[in-house]
Amino acid sequence: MKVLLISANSESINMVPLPLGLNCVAVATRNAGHQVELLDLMGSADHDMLVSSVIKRMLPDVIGISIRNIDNQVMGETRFLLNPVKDIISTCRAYSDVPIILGGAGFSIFPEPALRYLGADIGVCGEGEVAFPLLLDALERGGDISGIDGICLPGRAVQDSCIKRPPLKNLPLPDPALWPVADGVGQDIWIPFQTRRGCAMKCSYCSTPALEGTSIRKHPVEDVVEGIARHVAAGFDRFYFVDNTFNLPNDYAKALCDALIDAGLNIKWRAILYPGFLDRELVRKMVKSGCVEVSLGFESGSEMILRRLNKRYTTAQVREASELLSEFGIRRMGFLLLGAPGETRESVMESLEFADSLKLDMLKLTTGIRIYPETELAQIARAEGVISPEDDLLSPRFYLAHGLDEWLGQTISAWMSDRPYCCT
Ligand code: B12
Repeated sequence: MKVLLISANSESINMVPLPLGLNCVAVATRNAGHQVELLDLMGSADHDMLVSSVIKRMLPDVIGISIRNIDNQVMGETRFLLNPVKDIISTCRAYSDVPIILGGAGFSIFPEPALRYLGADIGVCGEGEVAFPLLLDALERGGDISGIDGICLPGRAVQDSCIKRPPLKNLPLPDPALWPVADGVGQDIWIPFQTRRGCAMKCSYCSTPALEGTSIRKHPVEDVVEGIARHVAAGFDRFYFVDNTFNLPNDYAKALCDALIDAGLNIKWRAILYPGFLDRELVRKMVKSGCVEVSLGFESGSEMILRRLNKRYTTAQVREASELLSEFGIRRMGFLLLGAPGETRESVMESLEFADSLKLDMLKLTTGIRIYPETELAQIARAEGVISPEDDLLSPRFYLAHGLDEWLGQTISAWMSDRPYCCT
């Protein structure tokens, strides 16, 4: 089949992420014998023109659309990001009558409401490398698609009676030739790379357990290094490990750093760390293998709030991690998430003072927490009447502890005014 895969994300908030998930789905689809074209709408001024011209040239049999973001996750200035996707679907419909299939992280958090809102034909909830080729095969043969794991059809619940999360060793790594940039030389491009899926930490507000599962699956270290070496050969030398927690499990992280060091690839990389579980040996290996910057999402400086968020670390461990990273010259981006259940003016001040004392290179402050389905936060919000029992949460809803509203905004603006390393 001729398969057109469109990455609908055109947001440059925070950074420009290349469409990693769609690249992996494209490789799996190609490996299954189909002809694939990947179209990234990032940076395009005229989506309608671009999409229509590719459809006219390629005449695809199927169109897959990747939906990464539903919204910008900002309580004060919320932006809902699905309307441009609706327009892209209208363009596809205007130039083609083939099935339109949705997938992606944002889509998979809200499969039924997103499919309904966008009016596409089929959705694939969760990882696409196995389900999408199975779906294409069934469409080609005219077979029944309703039993495929993760399939979502209009008006029906997702087929998830036994969603199997495949071992990563059976799944392809991204192909550097499919990135919509010629090579990384001289550009501010950090190639997203994933070595693990799943997170066992179950933070009270996080959507990752629902997306990736709670047991960690790993690509074999040799495959990761080979995949990165292929990118280096193609001219890329900067990588962003998108794993939820680069340092977990600790032995895998060390083995990966060792293998990168042995391969002598001379790369630079960034990653996301879980604040506890970081030791001197790992940080030494990280820096030696090219780590230059980490995101340290400690979220609060109050022990009470850390417990409420279901964090498995203490402020002492955050401080220890931060000092170790600083000692080894790794840039530290810190994150505070203010307004959780139980938050008070005192705990906010405690967090601000704690964060300031870490002398981070950058601190991002978020007020109000986006409520995701299937989380403890959603249960609390429902019990407190913050959201109604029927709310599917596709339209962004936020939790902000009672009584903080105006005070929090004013306090943060005043606090940030003489701290240029902070942003919201
Ligand atoms: C790493 C990450 C980041 C990094 C990105 C770094 C980089 N270089 O890419 C940083 C920190 C910069 C970031 C920023 C943001 N992020 Co972010 N990010 C993630 C994270 C943790 C992993 C994304 C990833 O790369 N996954 C790995 C790939 C392989 O998986 P995937 O893309 O999901 O693709 C798979 C499936 O979805 C599916 N699939 C994908 N496309 C398609 C298409 C079809 C047709 C099919 C069938 C299947 C399919 O198959 C793929 C392979 O299995 C996710 C959470 C998560 N666990 O997924 C959040 C997430 C995607 N981010 C999210 C958000 C909100 C943001 C920000 C808006 C936050 C902000 N205000 O700054 C920005 C937006 C950035 C932008 N410009 O778009 C939300 C999106 C949900 C929402 N509310 O909109 C998520 C889901 C986290 C959450 N809160 O729930 N992010």
